[in-house]
Amino acid sequence: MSGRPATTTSSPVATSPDALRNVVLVGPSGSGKTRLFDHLLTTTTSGYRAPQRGDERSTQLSVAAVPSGDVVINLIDTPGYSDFVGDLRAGLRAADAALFVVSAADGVDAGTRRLWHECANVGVPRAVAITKLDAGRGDFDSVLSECQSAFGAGVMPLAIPQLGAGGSLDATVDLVIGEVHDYTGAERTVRKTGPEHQDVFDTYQGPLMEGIIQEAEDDTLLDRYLEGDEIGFEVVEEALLKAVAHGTFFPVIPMSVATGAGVDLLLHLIEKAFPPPTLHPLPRVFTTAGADADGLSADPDGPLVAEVVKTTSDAYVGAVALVRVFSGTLLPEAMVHVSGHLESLSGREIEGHHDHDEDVRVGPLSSPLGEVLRPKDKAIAGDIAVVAKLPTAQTSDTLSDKDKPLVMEPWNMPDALLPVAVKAATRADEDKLPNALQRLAAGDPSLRVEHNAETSQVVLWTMGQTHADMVMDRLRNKLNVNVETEPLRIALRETFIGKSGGHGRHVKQSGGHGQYAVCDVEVEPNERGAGFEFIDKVVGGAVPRQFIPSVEKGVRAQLEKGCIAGYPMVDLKVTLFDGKAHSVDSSDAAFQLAGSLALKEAAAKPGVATLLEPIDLLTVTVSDDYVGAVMTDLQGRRGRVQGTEPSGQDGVSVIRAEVPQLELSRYAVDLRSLSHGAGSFTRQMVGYEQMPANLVKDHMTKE
Ligand SMILES: Nc1nc2c(ncn2[C@@H]2O[C@H](COP(=O)(O)OP(=O)(O)O)[C@@H](O)[C@H]2O)c(=O)[nH]1
Ligand SMILES: [Mg+2]
Repeated sequence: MSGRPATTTSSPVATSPDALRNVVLVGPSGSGKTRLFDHLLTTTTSGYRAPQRGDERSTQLSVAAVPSGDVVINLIDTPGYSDFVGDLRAGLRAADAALFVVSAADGVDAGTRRLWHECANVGVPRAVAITKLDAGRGDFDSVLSECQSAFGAGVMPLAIPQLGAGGSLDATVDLVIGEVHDYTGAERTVRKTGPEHQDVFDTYQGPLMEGIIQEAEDDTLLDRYLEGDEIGFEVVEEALLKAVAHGTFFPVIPMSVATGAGVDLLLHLIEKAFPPPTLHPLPRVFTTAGADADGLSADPDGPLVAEVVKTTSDAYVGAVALVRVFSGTLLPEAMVHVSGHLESLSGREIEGHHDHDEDVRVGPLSSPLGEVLRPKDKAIAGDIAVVAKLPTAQTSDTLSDKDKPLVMEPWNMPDALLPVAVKAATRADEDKLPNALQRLAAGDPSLRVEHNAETSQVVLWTMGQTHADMVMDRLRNKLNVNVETEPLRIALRETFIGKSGGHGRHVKQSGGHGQYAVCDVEVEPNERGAGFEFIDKVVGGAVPRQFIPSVEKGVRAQLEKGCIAGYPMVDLKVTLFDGKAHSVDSSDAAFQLAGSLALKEAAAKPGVATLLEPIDLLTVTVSDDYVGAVMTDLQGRRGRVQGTEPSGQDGVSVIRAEVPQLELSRYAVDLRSLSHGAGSFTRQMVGYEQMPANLVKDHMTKE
């Protein structure tokens, strides 16, 4: 979406939602998504030239509307790398079906399974493209059975590849229509299958038909089939659409993106058997007051509901948003209501994503074709468009009629779990930083910005090292703020672990109005989490009544500042039992000082005060193969493993452990390499615990 001026023909137009197919390409890095995307654009759009792509992996969504037969396909290419799961989820939200791309050369690994799981989580209808069937490195049958064992028995080939010498994909045998598509000549040729294909039909066709008809939940058709009725392929294709839309049947197409073999079958499948927007239930929609807005559908004449899938700032046209229309029709230059209610819908404060509502006149609409934008005169329900002049819109915002403002429930955003502490390099950068961070967060929902008051650090929570590097690069090179990273500070606590006593003496009586306060305190540990208690045991007015609260105030002030390493002190009892006052020179201020001195003295005695560290409950989800490695690693992080259980997903376990936060700063990166990209985790703070003595020293000297 860089808004390169249009150089190609005008965009294809779908006049009704039924003629639209929104298809997201999902699959691991290197499986061939971007090459397929480029191939489909080049072959369907005259004059289109794909951008030169180096070795860099895709880091963003890209979208293109391409014509195919009677339909317009909005193709969405996603990055396969885990750091960009935020873009993947946005792409899944904008689509009605996913094409899951698996390379025959690489097969199914843990990362592939994780991506499949992302699709399954949102229940998107799926088909599978098995690519790279030209390189002679992959075997269709073995990749197919890997897919079936990883994704379930609903994975079934619609066509079978016929490989030539050297492994080239010479032809495909279409099991539904009974045709051979031959790709060996300059033009594809089609012929009826012959007796030489009987083997293939015997092996694959029966299970395929039964699978389709069963998943289509059409009992009459099933009876007809079982009774041996001849069933026309149009009927099978209708059943195929139902089965795919149901989300439990996953047709497989063999292909070579390099030669284009099999792509014709893919387009036919998308046209005939991928669900149009009208079969996709709308996400939940509310009024801006929070009531359910019922009765919406993919109806171009309905009330406007559109969602911002992505925002970018563009050199040619300024702030643009990629928008999926769910109901109604979006017109260029229309006044619309823009609302984002992430905070109220999630029930918590989200820095950089505060609730907002406003009326905005949008700019022109365009139809994306990769980096090219083509003018578009309207976007009907089900369509995807790029909207110019939406400077304040954030990803996941809702556009609706000005007079009927609505807001959609946002999709599930990923948790950013890799913290990076940053600071501005100069005073001038310090002034620019807050605004730059706000802009970054608005455009990138997977980035969370934290201003930690306790450690006085600005912490960027990112998805992983690649995302972190990208964020730093944007800050430095796009927004021109010179930032440096610094070690992440963890908010520790101080406490007492032994009994102690302190004598606080603040006496200054050299001329003028003097100051006089003396107090004696006893300090002892309190239970973990019990906080601070102040006990008054003064007898005989050694400290006059009115100054006892002063001592307490002084002690509390010192607790906040800490006594040994600059962290707040918690969980202790302080008993004031003696002191001295002067009839003229004693004052509230003097006793506050004496109180704080007494506590400091008590804490300075060897071995009585120490540090507490925050502990998180870590929940790690990882494939069974890596459970041992993850547990060993957690123990190395001073973690206490509490248990392991099945996750509910086949071959995947959940490990729970309590681990000190100090050991978790780079866990997002470490778990990924430990689990070969397939592990995920959540963390939640559960409390403070005493830090081991050998570590305390390090944290005392650092202050
Ligand atoms: N031989 C062959 N190479 C392919 C095929 N599909 C993709 N490639 C190559 O595999 C590499 C990765 O493809 P790409 O589309 O960037 O993968 P993505 O990460 O899924 O977008 C590129 O060098 C492609 O040219 C295919 O079907 N056959
Ligand atoms: Mg790619």
